[in-house]
Amino acid sequence: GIARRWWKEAVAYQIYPRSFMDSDGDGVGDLAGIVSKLDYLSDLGVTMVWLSPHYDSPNADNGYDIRDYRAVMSQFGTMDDFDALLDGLHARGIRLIVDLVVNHTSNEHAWFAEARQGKDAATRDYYIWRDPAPDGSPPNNWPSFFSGPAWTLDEASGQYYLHLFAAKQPDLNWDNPAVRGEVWDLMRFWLDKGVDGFRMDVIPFISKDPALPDLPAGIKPQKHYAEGPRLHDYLREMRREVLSHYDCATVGEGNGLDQDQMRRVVDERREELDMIFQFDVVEFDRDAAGNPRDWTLPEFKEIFARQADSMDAHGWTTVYLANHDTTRPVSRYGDDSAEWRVASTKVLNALLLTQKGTPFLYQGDEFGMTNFPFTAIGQFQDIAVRNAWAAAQATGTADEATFLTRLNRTSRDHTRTPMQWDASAEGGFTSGTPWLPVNPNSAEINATSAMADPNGAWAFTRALIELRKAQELLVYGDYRDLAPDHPQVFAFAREIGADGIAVVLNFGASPQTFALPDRPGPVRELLASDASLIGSDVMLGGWSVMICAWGDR
Ligand code: TEU
Repeated sequence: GIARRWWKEAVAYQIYPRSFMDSDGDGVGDLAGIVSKLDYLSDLGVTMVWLSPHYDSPNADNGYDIRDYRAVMSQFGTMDDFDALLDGLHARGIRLIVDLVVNHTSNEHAWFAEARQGKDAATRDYYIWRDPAPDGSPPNNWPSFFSGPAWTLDEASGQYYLHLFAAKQPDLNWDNPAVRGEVWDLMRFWLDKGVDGFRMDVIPFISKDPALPDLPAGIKPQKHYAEGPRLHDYLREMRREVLSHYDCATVGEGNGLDQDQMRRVVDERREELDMIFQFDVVEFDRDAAGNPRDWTLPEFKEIFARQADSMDAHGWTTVYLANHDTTRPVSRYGDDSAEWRVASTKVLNALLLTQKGTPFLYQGDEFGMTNFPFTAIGQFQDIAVRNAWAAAQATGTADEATFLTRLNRTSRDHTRTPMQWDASAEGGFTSGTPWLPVNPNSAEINATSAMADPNGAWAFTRALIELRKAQELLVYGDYRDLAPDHPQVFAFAREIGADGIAVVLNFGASPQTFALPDRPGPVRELLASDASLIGSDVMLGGWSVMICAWGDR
């Protein structure tokens, strides 16, 4: 059987601190703002929070460029505020995992400032330097995820340094044992404070093939960068040196890893990481150029079947529909029209909270926040967009209308707009001017009005969370797709022996009838929205949910 662990039973909630709650009117969310909303989290029922980076940073990439791993970002508050947040969460039985961004640092980190002093600098080898190619160009053809080459020339020494992301995010050289020692130390610093684990940013990229071979044509860069030759050695060393000494949970970002590679990372017998964020769900609806494409429900179901299948007796993973790098689930997989927004939010949250794997809910998705209607390139803050736009302008391929159409369906800023707390100005997020505009629909779509509706998405999401915590079948049960080919109904069972729960979801506006496959005994309703049971027939309204059970559990 599957070993029981608190992090398998957790319901996680991701907080992007910049956009959650601003307590001091500077337009940027902060830790005291989160503290003021702890009862909200506890009401919702989540048991674990993943906090996006809260460390000192010049914010080239909103904190994913860290200048000091042991300091709190001044815009977010002080270490006392962090301690208050940690204590407040723990007092409510909620664990806290923090972001570990150690593939790269900020170029303003003291290690890089020193490294730049010259080839003999004490921390020179903390980063990855190479001489230019004979014609002066970069050492290889690797592209950065934020446009342009993954190399920037350091004029003073005449060498290039590697950065898979922005030039302000130089990659650390994990082959240097001193770098690993520094990382183990900073991890211990936060674990000793009492945090319950880490979400690990682009962890599959930390080990580079020392030959730095060119990216072959037709291969996605993330595939080429992932699972370098010593990745597993480094993760095992991390477990041995640090993680095994604490009761903590780890979840690695899985970008670039295929199913087999992921299994290797989370197989508990290998003693590496506990969980992974698989990327299929946020990639399957994009074409090779990253543009949105049409997709079918059976393709979507296949992803969840594969994810469940990746969890055998020795491995675990996560389920998510959004994070701070994606768009809003209701606008992407649901229907964000006035008629169906609430109903389809319930369907998506029912999917998320009944799947196999630890669910991660992103802030605002509990009541169905939507994508932002961007009308000009200047509205985007994301470095990915700004760099891509600058690159397009430089090559004369910039067409604002085309860019806008694509970004309105793909930009990372859709999930980064401020939380919509109430119907007041700026959604109640700030008394000042928000760093990124609040969605113009905040007077209508906000936590306060959602919570006031007993039939709304918020109450339903809370009921789903409660159900997940009460039903071990939803955590440990096997996963079986009951109708993989059905074009509109997503129906699956979670089973242990003769006991089971069926989840039947209508992913469309037209009503459906779905016959549950034969069950050993009578079926009873656990939780539903606009659906009813007649014997073992499920009558489904548009975008509706039926969760029912059989057996003794
Ligand atoms: O994301 C890295 C990642 O896997 C990519 O999907 C990335 O979001 C995309 O290529 C950007 O267009 C992580 C963080 O989640 C992201 O916010 C950071 O920007 C990135 O690492 C660098 O730290």
